[in-house]
This record gives sequence, C-alpha cells and structure tokens, in this order.
Amino acid sequence: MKSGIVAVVGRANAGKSTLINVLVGEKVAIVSPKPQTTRERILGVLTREDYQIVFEDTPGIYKASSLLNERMQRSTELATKDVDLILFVLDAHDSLKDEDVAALKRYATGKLPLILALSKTDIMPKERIPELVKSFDGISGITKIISLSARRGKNIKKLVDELVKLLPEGEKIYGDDVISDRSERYMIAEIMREKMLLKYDKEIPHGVAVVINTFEKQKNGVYDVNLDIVCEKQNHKAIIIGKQGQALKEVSSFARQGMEKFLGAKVFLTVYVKVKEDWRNDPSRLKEFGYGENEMY
Ligand SMILES: Nc1nc2c(ncn2[C@@H]2O[C@H](COP(=O)(O)OP(=O)(O)O)[C@@H](O)[C@H]2O)c(=O)[nH]1
Ligand SMILES: [Mg+2]
Repeated sequence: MKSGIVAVVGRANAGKSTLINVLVGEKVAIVSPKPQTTRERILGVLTREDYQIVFEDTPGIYKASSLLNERMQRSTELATKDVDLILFVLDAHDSLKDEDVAALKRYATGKLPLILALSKTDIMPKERIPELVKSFDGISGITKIISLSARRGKNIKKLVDELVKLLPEGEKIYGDDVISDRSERYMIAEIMREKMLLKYDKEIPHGVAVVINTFEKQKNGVYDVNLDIVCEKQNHKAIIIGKQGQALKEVSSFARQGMEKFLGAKVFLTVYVKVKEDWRNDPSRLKEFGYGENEMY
C-alpha cells in the first residue's frame, strides 16, 4: 500500500482547486476565475485498493494586504510542512513570470519529490509545451514535469500513476469513505461564496464571509439553510442586494442550485446581508467567521 500527503501549491488561479476536485472525483474545494478563491487549507482524499493520496489544497502564493490574507499565506506555508510530496501547479497558458520561477525554486529543494504540473493545456497551442518545459532545465529539484488539463481530464491518470510511484509505503491515513476533512455545512457556506465570486466584481467578493445560521435536513428530505452574507461596507451591501433585490435574488438562486447539486437534495435557502466594517483586519471577527488563527490549517 502506498500512502501519503501531497501539498498542492502554486500561484492563485493556477488551477489547484480544480485539479484536486478532478483527482478526488468530487467537489471538495470551490473554484472561480478570481484569485484568492481558496482561503484555507482543505484536504481532498483519493483512496483506491492499493493507495491513498491526501491532497492539501492551499490558498496559493501572493502578497498579503489584510490580516485575512496574512493568515491565508501562513496556511499555505504550513501546508507544505510534514508532507511527502509537492505538486506545484503552473498555469501553462499564461506567460511564465519570474515570481513563478522563484517560487518553484523555493519548493524544489531536493528534500522532497516535486512534480510540476503544467495546467490548462486545453486553452493553449500544444507546440508551446516543449518550449515551456525547456525553461525549467536549470532547476534540479524537479522530479517530473507533467502537462495536463483538469477541465478535459487530460493526463490525470498519468499524474496519479506518478504520484503513487513517488509516495512512500504506508497505511491509510483516512477511512475508505472520507473524501474531505470539511463538513457539508462548511461546503454549503463555500458554495455561497463561490457564487458571490462569480457574480460580483472587484473587492466585493473578497470582502465577503458567509455565516451559516441553520443547516438542517427536514423530515421531508429538504435542507433548510439560513445564512448571512457578511460584507465590509454599507455601499457593498447595496451592490450585493442590487436594484429591488434583483442581484441578491439571482446569486441566491444560483447558490441554491449549487447546494442542491452538492447535497443531492432540495434546498430551502434564506439569505441575509450584513455589514461588519473592515472585518478582514479584525481578529475577533476573523475568529467568529471561521478564520481564527488556529482554524485555517
Ligand atoms: N481552461 C481551463 N481552465 C481551468 C483549468 N483548471 C482550472 N481552470 C480555471 O482557472 C480558474 C482558476 O481555477 P482554480 O481551481 O480556482 O485555481 P486556484 O486558485 O489555483 O485554486 C477557474 O476559472 C477555473 O475554471 C483547466 O484545466 N482548463
Ligand atoms: Mg483554489
């Protein structure tokens, strides 16, 4: 039996969460085209007869501009401690930046095996891949480079085979039926946040926390979900709600559908919008919303 922990790192928006969802075969982390979608470490577990791979999703690497961001950064750093392998995800369709190479070098120390996944190959010309691969020639700590597309499922099997090969012999860390360390309740809040990221622009979705007040399965099988969307400013609240409540109605309906798909059951969703000024820099608010110092990793 092979088993171990794989830290999935790389720049925000590289496609880390999408890749983990595809590897695990279920939605364990939300995804959006905006950076900073993932706020904390989340585990996704892939178990087969002869191996178990525990993927650690991380917020990624970028500059901190609030206390929440600082904690997200710390969460990424801590996630790479005590792991068996580093999976560095790089958006191959984007131009290669110096900071990506610098980050890659920091992880490619030779202490742990490191796989470099060149992601999103479905939206770039294939001819560019060998040239991109060549640009990593000088970095010695890279064990293997695999180009893939999570969206198209391309080279996913190849990646899993390589991971299994590199992981140590060992027993399972989690039970056979565990796919994530997060609860359904947590994922429901995350799905609300995901739809906010898709619906609203600029700072608004980054300044949102979702607080679940009620999450209950009723006798008739319908889930009763009551939640607060907490935003940072009064004018953000007005934008979130929109003219005659239209924007909030749309995002709530979109979120309800996502929750129903995730739970496989009908959802009765009630949403309130609240303002907590500058909560991203307030330690007690951060704790209240699940981003406490010891909760994110
Ligand atoms: N075309 C394409 N888009 C992808 C792929 N993987 C991720 N994306 C998109 O890239 C964006 C960022 O993905 P996400 O998984 O949230 O990135 P993360 O910040 O690294 O976790 C989302 O809009 C995804 O839909 C892929 O294989 N192909
Ligand atoms: Mg992510």
